[in-house]
Amino acid sequence: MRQLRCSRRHWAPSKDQAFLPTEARWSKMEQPFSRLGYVPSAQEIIDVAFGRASRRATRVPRGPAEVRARAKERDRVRIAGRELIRKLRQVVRRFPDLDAIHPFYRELADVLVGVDELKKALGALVKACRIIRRLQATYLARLARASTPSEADRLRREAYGRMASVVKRIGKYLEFLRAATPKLARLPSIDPDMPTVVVAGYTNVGKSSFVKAISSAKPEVASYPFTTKSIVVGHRETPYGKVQIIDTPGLLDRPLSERNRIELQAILALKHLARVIVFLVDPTDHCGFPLDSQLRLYEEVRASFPGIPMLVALNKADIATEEQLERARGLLGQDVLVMSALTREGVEEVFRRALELAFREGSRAGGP
Ligand SMILES: Nc1nc2c(ncn2[C@@H]2O[C@H](COP(=O)(O)OP(=O)(O)OP(=O)(O)O)[C@@H](O)[C@H]2O)c(=O)[nH]1
Ligand SMILES: [Mg+2]
Repeated sequence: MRQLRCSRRHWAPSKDQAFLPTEARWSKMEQPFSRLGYVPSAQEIIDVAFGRASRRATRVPRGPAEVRARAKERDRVRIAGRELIRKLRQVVRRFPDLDAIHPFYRELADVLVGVDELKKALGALVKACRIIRRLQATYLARLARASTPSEADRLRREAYGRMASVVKRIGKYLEFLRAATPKLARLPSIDPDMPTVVVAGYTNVGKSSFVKAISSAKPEVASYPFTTKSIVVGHRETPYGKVQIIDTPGLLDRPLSERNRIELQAILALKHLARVIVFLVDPTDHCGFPLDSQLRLYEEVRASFPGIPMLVALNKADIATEEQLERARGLLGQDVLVMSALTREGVEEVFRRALELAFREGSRAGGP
């Protein structure tokens, strides 16, 4: 299936982007499903193709009636077949090669619509193109031998009928693709190949404040499946190269055990991105969640992302009492990092240690 073979067009910078500084190029980074466009229904495809065929068919002004009829009807069959194939191919070509996209996106696509179903639907469209091409050739040959205008008309109708039923037969696959497209188009634009720091922790502990404090540029906001909130992606130049920092509101901010399977799977797709997870804990009673609950979430996150290093840090040091810090240290270890995203004290040290964990020898080199 030629159309389903690898296409790098979604990932390679275009000619004009290649000369932009990295920052500007990143902001134009696309997710692999951003160009799917509109998927027409079977009836729309049929109507447009046959409409064009009627309008554009050549009318031969002179000559015997059967010659004029043959020329016109052959033209109609040729144009109708070409238009049907063109439209179906366009739908297929706008999809990326599902085996070549980054596992992060493949997993999310799988949770959202099902990768096998997508492949099956696209494969059905490709097969339909082949059948239409064969029908077109058969009827063009038969029309060339039509001896009367009415025979030419009958053969053209027969060709239309058979080509239309091929398209109608794949109607359910087109409907599937029509429903899948808007869901896939909403996937976040994240560079899956850029080393990523994922920030986790209960609601209100200061995740967003931390991301803001350590990101150089204005963070990007992107939607994420199965959460009404948007994830926030910040960037930062580091001695290890450019790093992205992902704030996960609605994802890693409450117990994973309370999530349904699909939601959990979408969250766990983050494992393909995360090079390190920074887990923030609020030792004060400011965020509204007791330390025990926060530590339980920490354990859950740690168990759910095996192999990804995690760094825990106590936030809100500016308002935490010595007693609160001591209690947290008692549970997390005396050497736990302490910071304040508000005053920015200790923030750089947390980020530096997170990078050390992310890039230390033996740590995975970004993505599986
Ligand atoms: N005093 C103090 N307040 C902080 C600190 N960090 C964050 N806050 C405050 O805590 C509140 C929550 O901070 P956010 O950064 O929005 O927390 P979050 O974890 O992103 O919250 P969600 O997005 O709801 O999960 C805000 O009012 C912040 O101003 C800090 O270090 N000290
Ligand atoms: Mg937040």
